[in-house]
Amino acid sequence: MDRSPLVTTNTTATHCPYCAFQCGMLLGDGDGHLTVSGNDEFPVNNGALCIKGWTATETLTHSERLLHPLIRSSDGRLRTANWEAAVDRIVEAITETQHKYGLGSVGMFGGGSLTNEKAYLMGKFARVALKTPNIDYNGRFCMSSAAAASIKAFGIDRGLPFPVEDIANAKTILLIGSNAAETMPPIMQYFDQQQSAGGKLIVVDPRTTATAQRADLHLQLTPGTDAALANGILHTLVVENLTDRQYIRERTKDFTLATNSAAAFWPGRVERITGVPESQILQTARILGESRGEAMILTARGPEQQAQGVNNVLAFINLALALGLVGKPNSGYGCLTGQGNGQGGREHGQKADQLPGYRKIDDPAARRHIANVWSVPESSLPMSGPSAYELLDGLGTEDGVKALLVFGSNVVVSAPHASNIEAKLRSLDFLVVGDFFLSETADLADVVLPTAQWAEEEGTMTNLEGRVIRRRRAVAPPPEVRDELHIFQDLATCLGAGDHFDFDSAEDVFAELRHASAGGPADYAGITYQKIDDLDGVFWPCPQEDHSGTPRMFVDRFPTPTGRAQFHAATQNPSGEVPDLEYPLFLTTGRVMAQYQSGTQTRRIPSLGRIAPKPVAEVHPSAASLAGVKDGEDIVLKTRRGTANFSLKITPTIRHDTVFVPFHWAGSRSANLLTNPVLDPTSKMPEFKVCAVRLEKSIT
Ligand SMILES: Nc1nc2c(c(=O)[nH]1)N[C@H]1C(S)=C(S)[C@@H](COP(=O)(O)OP(=O)(O)OC[C@H]3O[C@@H](n4cnc5c(=O)[nH]c(N)nc54)[C@H](O)[C@@H]3O)O[C@H]1N2
Ligand SMILES: Nc1nc2c(c(=O)[nH]1)N[C@H]1C(S)=C(S)[C@@H](COP(=O)(O)OP(=O)(O)OC[C@H]3O[C@@H](n4cnc5c(=O)[nH]c(N)nc54)[C@H](O)[C@@H]3O)O[C@H]1N2
Ligand code: SF4
Ligand SMILES: [Mo]
Repeated sequence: MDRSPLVTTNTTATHCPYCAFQCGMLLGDGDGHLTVSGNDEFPVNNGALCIKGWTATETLTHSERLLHPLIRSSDGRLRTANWEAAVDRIVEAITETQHKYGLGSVGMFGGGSLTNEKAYLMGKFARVALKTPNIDYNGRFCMSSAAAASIKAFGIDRGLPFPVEDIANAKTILLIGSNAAETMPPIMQYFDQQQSAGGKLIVVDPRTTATAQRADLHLQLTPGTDAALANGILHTLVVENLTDRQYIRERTKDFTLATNSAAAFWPGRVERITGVPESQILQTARILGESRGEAMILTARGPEQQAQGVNNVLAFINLALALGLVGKPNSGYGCLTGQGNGQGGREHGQKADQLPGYRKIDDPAARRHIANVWSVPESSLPMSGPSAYELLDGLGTEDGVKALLVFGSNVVVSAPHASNIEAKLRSLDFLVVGDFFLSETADLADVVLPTAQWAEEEGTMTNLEGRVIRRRRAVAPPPEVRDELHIFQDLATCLGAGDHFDFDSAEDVFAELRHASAGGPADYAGITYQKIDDLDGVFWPCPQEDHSGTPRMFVDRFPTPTGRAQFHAATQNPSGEVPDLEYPLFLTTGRVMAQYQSGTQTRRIPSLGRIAPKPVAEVHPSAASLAGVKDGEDIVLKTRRGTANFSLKITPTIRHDTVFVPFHWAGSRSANLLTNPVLDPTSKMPEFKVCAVRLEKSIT
């Protein structure tokens, strides 16, 4: 079969700009505008797209697109400027801030939507051109808990350590806190195949979501009780002799840590903690036990975005190991990564504690290797700075960052306790934001840089399976719009570090990234653009040019010092905040199908706005009665952080004690005015999924 990426001279095979499923799409020339179709030849989505993919090109030609740099003038307004003036202003501010407060006073904030090349260069720019430890990114808000847990248990973090096609062949799937039917619709083809072949799907979610509706069994747990549930299932597996003892003996270490954690979680007690009936806990354990060796345990943001996120994921990994799933065909543990390049974005150094190739910044050997690749003295490489929320929370404070550069995140909308973060951003001496629209964060900036969009640039992305794919350019960006590679290069040159940023193309940057990642956990050394074209993407690790990549990991051993997977103690701890008399309900937050993240892109697309025009709070009929509010009414939600306005949807699909709101809107309709910024101690993931809330009628 001809798998040439260029189907006709006018068609470009690229990938959707949004989520981690990275659907293959074909952009055609439709008489002056780009047409979209699903790429049937790309083996992940097999031609399917969701509504966001179908409408993705609308952002390219949108009337609100930023077409020139903007500089804030003395009257406080942002005014159009040229690149030379914008770059001069930024360099002047950086130099002045460094002079006044030291190198650490300049910081950077990145995102999981950036290509691998941009994420790599951003990390390098922070360490080599700015010489600052203060860089982190929105992946902390996304999958950092699953990443940390996977590294602890397996020695490495690759969201799915197997291709998505394996989902279709699993006898049983336990899907925890994922609403994939809305957040990754084309992945449902694999769940459909799995169920059609007689497989069972068990969904764990406080809501009967579109995903839970398709499940054979839905465990409607109390928010924040995931670890209790996992321990209750493990308890049953052990008591009923359904664990895989041979696997535990041969491939794992310290099973007693897990059995000790599970000891106090007999199903009757777990029912009282989680609200999941004892019979369903027993049933889940038995279904999993009976499909031993051919089951999958998948987590997403539900259990992960909690102050107990790492603990929760470890409790589910304990289950997967006790069942002998990890490294076997059509089974295993995986995390469904979220952002377009959520996986690659966490591998190449935009994270505070990390160097390229998923190396640790405090590892002397890693520092030597990277210093060598970057031709800088090892002693000049900073150590780790604070995590995303801590970095943002410290902005403008005595020891904090005073000048910040943001690329690929809209933290005014997406960070927890957003009013605090907005105030901190306002207290900065200087803020630079690169975006293609004037996001709520860009609107606070001193300089706004207009950046190129997905269909206008070259680069690589790493999808949820660890498959490195190519983002291809279909059209040229508008004349005064630049991509980050160019921007970092210009800034570095003005800061006297131009020699380290001498690249002609994204492929050139990728060549250095390969070299930098060589020998690291996320080893891209053997991946080339050509190989990606030839193989429909290459799964890392791929250490040499003659290596065809690693679709399935852990088949023979785990990359841990012992070669075995590690069990962990993982008990149930209370959430940072639980309901009380003043705030009597749980609040949980998440997504709806037709909007994406902070909404910068999708709120601007009219057809998506018609499907999801405003944020709707889902409330159970009983909770609505007690609060005296009616369906369709405007309501107010209050937490200890703030107040926000929503439209009410009364629905029996949510628990009696829980309110759900999406976080895609800004201003007084922003869910993050409400959320609790308590952090997981290991991953520093904020607790987006649990806090205490009060529901009131809107007085306006
Ligand atoms: N349409 C759309 N798709 C997206 C995105 C988007 O913004 N819009 N974003 C992308 C990104 S970056 C990400 S990270 C993914 C996220 O994808 P998902 O993880 O599927 O999305 P969420 O809606 O955040 O959360 C999933 C579910 O967790 C449930 N939940 C809430 N609290 C708990 C709890 O305590 N325990 C458990 N077990 N479940 C709980 C919620 O009810 C929700 O249904 O989606 C990606 N795809
Ligand atoms: N309450 C609540 N809050 C949440 C979550 C939740 O479940 N509940 N989920 C969290 C999660 S999982 C995530 S991933 C975050 C996401 O939240 P954000 O980090 O705000 O993510 P986006 O909205 O995708 O922001 C990306 C911004 O960068 C721009 N952009 C996109 N691509 C590029 C690029 O290549 N270059 C540049 N310069 N700009 C680009 C977009 O226009 C947009 O303004 O939100 C988190 N916040
Ligand atoms: S599922 Fe994700 S990658 Fe596919 S079209 Fe929708 S948003 Fe794009
Ligand atoms: Mo995410």
